[in-house]
Amino acid sequence: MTSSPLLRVLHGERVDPPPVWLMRQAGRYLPEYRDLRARSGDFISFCLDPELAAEATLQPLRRYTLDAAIVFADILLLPHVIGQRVRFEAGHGPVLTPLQSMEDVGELDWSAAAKGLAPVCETLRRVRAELYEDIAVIGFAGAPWTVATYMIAGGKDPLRWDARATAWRDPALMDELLGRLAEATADYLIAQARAGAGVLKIFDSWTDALPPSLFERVSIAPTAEIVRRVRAAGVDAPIIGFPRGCGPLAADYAERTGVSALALDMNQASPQMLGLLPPDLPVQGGFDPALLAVGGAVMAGEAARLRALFADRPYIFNLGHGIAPSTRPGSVEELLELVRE
Ligand code: 1CP
Repeated sequence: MTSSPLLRVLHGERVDPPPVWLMRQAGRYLPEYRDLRARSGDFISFCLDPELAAEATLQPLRRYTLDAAIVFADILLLPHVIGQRVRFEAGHGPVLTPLQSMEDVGELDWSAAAKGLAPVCETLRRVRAELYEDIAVIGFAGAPWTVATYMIAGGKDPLRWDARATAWRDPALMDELLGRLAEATADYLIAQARAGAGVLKIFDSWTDALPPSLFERVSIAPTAEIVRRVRAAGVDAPIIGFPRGCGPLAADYAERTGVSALALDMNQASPQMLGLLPPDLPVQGGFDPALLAVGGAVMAGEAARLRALFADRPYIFNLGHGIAPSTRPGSVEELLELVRE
């Protein structure tokens, strides 16, 4: 049996106090991250440098007692390494050349993904070697839909308008793109597991604004295909699915994709949502990251509410979305104390 509390929960055990890690636990809210980041050039090169990325991964674990490290990387590395060059512009976010046609999809060098992403696997090997066995190491990828929204819009797609319009207007194009992404993403997750990731997470961050029929086609179906391929490769690491913003459709997602655990956003941390899920399905998350800017009794009250809400099931404490760059590092310490009280 594993000594990692996080893995025990993902195998269906209830652990009290719950194991905890935080989405975006590495990154700009940490002064040591800003220092490290200032030593390198663009963000993509930073992510693809195993020495710097391993250091960024470990920084939050040096500062806090956490049950997991998540490899420092980004969901947009995949489109980058297959030739849809991604740039991050300060104060603006990612910029890509938008994909518009079947030819654009075919012109990408899908066979270059494994080699291009190999540095992330090297980061995982280094991180795994640095940590005690009771700390889980999480590998991740963006879900096909969420990555496709950036590839189609050429950057952040407000309300996923461009991607939804493409899915309705040109289903063959969307299905081709999602199918290729599912294949490449499965291979990437398999490689991460073989490099030392004991847990895998699929970020479908932009499943808000999807009507149920599209949600089935663009989120559930490609994610189920990824899970099928990962399992067919003999990888048994638990897979956490994060269909952010899809409300109660998360119950269908959990049932039909075959993920091992469900990460919940803030809105889904409700008795109504839990009532739709199998009682033994491990869940994670739900805590509002805005509370880190508030602290005190208000943050304590909400931490207690979540502990009570999830008391009867396998549960991993986490946020419902990422830590904001404006977060004070001390408020993360305060939250961790509340969870372990
Ligand atoms: O200047 C900087 O340092 C860049 C900021 C940054 C960081 C720290 C970006 C750019 N990505 C990351 C790292 C990252 N990205 C991690 C590892 C850090 C950790 O969790 O500890 C992870 C898991 C991601 C995943 C990611 N990237 C997601 C899914 C998770 C989520 O928050 O929903 C998404 C949507 C992205 C895209 C992305 N990466 C970065 C930006 C600015 C964006 C666009 C976000 C947007 O569209 O609003």
